[in-house]
Amino acid sequence: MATERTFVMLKPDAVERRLIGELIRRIEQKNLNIVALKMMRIERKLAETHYGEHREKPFFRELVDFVTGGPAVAMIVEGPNAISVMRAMMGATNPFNAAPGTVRGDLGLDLTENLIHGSDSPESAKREITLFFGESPSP
Ligand code: 3AN
Repeated sequence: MATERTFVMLKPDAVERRLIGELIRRIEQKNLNIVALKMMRIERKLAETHYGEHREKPFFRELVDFVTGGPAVAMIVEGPNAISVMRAMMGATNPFNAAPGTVRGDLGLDLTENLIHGSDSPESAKREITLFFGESPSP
């Protein structure tokens, strides 16, 4: 099982709803390692780069407004298959489809304000960790 690092963001709705502890608890109870963590206000430019693949989508502006609208918590999470393990714990993007037991299945009810982000591939993880932490993404 390969040790991986993934980028995780607790979005502004999670911070506003005082769910930082609940979400970190889930990550730690899964026995993943949080190897970096910072609370930050994401600047517009950083949000637009992070979500660059959605630039042409109709929801792009709403998404950028939302993630820049309040403090967020950025993390590097490490462990065996951390990328897919985190994605499974997050649940489907659309909280109406997210299975019970997942973050979005248990706590979310909105498509844009869906609490948490996790990298979707090793390439995304590398790109996003560098973007937010500017450090070497290798374990
Ligand atoms: P995920 O966050 O599960 O990786 P992506 O990368 O497809 O999902 O989408 C990034 C973010 O864009 C989602 N977390 C969600 O907040 C928002 N989003 C995705 N699809 C829609 C949509 N159809 N309408 C509004 N917001 C969306």
